[in-house]
Amino acid sequence: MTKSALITGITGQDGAYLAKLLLDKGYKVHGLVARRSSDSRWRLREMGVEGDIVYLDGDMADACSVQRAVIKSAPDEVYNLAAQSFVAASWDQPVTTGIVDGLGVTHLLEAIRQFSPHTRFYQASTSEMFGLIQAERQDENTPFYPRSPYGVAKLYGHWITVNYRESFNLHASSGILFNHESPLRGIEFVTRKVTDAAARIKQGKQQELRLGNIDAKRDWGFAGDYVEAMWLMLQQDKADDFVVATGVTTTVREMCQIAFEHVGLDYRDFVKIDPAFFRPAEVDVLLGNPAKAQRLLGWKPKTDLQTLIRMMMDADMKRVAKE
Ligand code: NAP
Ligand code: G4F
Repeated sequence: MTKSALITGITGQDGAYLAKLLLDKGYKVHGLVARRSSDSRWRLREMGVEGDIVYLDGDMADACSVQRAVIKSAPDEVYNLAAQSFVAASWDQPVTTGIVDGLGVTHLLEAIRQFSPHTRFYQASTSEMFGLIQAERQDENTPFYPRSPYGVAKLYGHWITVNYRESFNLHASSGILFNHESPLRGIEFVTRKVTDAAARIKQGKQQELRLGNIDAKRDWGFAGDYVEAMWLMLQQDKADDFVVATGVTTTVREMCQIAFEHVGLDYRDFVKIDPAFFRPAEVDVLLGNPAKAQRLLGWKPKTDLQTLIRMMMDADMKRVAKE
């Protein structure tokens, strides 16, 4: 029997990779899409799946539309990827971030509870919940200490997922994913900002790159690897929480070095530090321990940071050349 999946946030980076993965596995894929005045389906086109998806209008802030999407798609599996996901913007829009990333999760869980309790649910939780880290390597037992309105909203989404699992016996899992990137990453996130700028500088279309705290450290993986972990979580008999990470942490500075070196440049000649890109409260370092995902899901990251950044650089070099 063909399985039905509903993906919220299908037009985002992870939504595009996950839609491709599920379509390749034979799923009927539905996508909840919020109304936008400009085209938001470019990533789905890049993945070659734009025409293979059933689109359902809706917004995570609007409980009625979320409920309608659940009823219409009659999903075996729901992947809740929709979010205001840019940490820096969450200080400018704390209420919207709280509603979409926090309460929106309850809209979805409540629709599943009432209309489709057999549906398996995935919540896109985040390493940002660890924030001011309470252990050198963060795993499922590490206490949370979010440092941004985004982290706080996502912590609500995480705990309401755990709560609905425990209260109503829903198959609801939370993936605590560390940073993951790809050529489809939004341009505002630091990896894409760097690879796009390095490509422009190499091709004489930009002179410098302005960044904030380049001593921050992140555990960066490849989005294509991480969506496999999402799917694996929903194939387990028992719903649970899983950290998904590479177990390696790197500074933004070192990431710049990898990107610029790949096109024969020295980042130190072009990167300027700009206080405008520092955050009101920083997450200085994240380093995940994915041992549980390896043990129970059989999941391991396949792509190291050098390979990932080179893949992003090559894609940006081609794109910038065509502009
Ligand atoms: P993304 O590229 O920013 O995609 C976010 C998606 O959410 C987009 O499709 C966006 O639609 C949609 N969305 C935003 N507001 C909405 C609303 N009010 N109603 C319905 N849809 C809405 O994010 P991503 O990198 O793919 O991440 C996917 C999820 O994983 C997010 O929840 C993020 O917080 C979480 N996460 C990401 C990472 C990471 O490193 N990438 C790590 C941990 C957790 P538009 O395109 O129309 O704006
Ligand atoms: O690329 P970033 O904006 O990602 P951030 O804040 O770690 O959040 C991403 O990963 C989270 C998982 O941990 C997700 F939940 C979240 O949705 C998102 O996908 O920033 C990474 C680091 C930060 O420490 C930031 O201060 O890079 C530092 N940075 C330095 N200069 C910069 C810049 N970040 C951005 N975006 N732009 C800069 O100019």
